[in-house]
Amino acid sequence: MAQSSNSSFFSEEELDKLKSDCKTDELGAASLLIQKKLEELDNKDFNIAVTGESGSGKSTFINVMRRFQSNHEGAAKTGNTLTTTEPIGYRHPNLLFVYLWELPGIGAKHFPADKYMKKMEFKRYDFFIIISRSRFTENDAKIVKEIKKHQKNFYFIRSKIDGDLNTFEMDGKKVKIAEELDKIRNYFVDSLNKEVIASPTVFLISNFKVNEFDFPTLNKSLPDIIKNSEKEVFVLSLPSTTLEIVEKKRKWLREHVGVWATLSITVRAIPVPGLPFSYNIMISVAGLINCCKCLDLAVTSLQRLANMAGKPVEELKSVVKTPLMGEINKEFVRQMLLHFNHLDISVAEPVGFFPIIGLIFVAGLSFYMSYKPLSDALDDLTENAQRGVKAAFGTD
Ligand SMILES: Nc1nc2c(ncn2[C@@H]2O[C@H](COP(=O)(O)OP(=O)(O)O)[C@@H](O)[C@H]2O)c(=O)[nH]1
Ligand SMILES: [Mg+2]
Repeated sequence: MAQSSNSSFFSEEELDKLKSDCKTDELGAASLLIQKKLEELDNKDFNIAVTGESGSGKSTFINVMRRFQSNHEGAAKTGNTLTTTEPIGYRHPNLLFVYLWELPGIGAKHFPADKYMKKMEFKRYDFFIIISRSRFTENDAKIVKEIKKHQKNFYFIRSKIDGDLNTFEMDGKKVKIAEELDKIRNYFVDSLNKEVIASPTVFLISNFKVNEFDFPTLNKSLPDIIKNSEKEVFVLSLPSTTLEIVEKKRKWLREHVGVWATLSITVRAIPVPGLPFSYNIMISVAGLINCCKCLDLAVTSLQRLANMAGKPVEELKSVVKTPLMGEINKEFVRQMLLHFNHLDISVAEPVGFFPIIGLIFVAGLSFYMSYKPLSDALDDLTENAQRGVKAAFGTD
């Protein structure tokens, strides 16, 4: 490709990479690059430290947040007795700038609290999540003090609530669950008050029941962390388990759709060798694939949502009907283009079985990748995501 572009959004080098990704059918890679650039527009890395004693459920929690099952390749190792001595960072799958750091367990023999604080360098992190599996310990108190010293904020999580309920059951105690949960919550709030944290945020969760107890509230309130640090993009990192989260994602994505629209015009119609369309179309398709990923519409994300909801993935697939969900490669795009070549594109009313792609091609073929088709496509995807959430978790 001799033709160069004046795009200031992508560097020449990135543009070359983008083109070669499109050439080799690596639309997934192209879509990642687009996401990275979008995030760079208003973000730097956001580092969340997940800390607490060994066995409290840190690894499992990180896997849930990343929508990984513990046996998934690349998932944090859980339940192991191996003692790690370094923090391990896990990049969020949707938000490339968010890292969840699993800190080693505090208080282990080789890790007394003082040494821990020195080694862990709390100043490196933007936010903390402390996880406890039973009582509020001396080590928890030391972590809180260290966070305060660095003027950072934290959430306090009490994990394994499912276990508490099982214990009640086995004891044969007739208890009102809500009351028992309140007791546990109040206990932690009191403990944190004693550490001079005026209104601590405490969540009672089970990593195995992500739609019960405080997990949904935790998911909903996590964006506040970013909001407070002016990084609203964080909402993209949350699993789409509620309609509210989907709506927030739509809002964020919509604000950034304009960037692709501009981008597609800037990149102009550089032809893809051997194919009757240009890179700007590929870039827009890659951008939309990325939207799909953020909205949890990719096949693998649907599977994870289905696992979280304990429902067969077919139930979700039957309501999520977007052509972008499947594998999109050059052949797919070529087929679509052939289909739309038969239409009178001046009618600008793409009908047929692939309305989303249709909109893009109509716009692309007329060399104006305008805001509207992308924005309409985003609406369509959001509606799909909403149907998926309803099928998985109901409407509440
Ligand atoms: N019942 C129950 N078990 C959990 C929960 N979270 C984690 N576990 C289990 O607790 C053990 C320790 O969890 P892990 O995530 O490795 O803890 P870490 O040492 O803090 O990283 C593992 O066997 C997990 O399966 C939970 O919410 N409920
Ligand atoms: Mg661990």
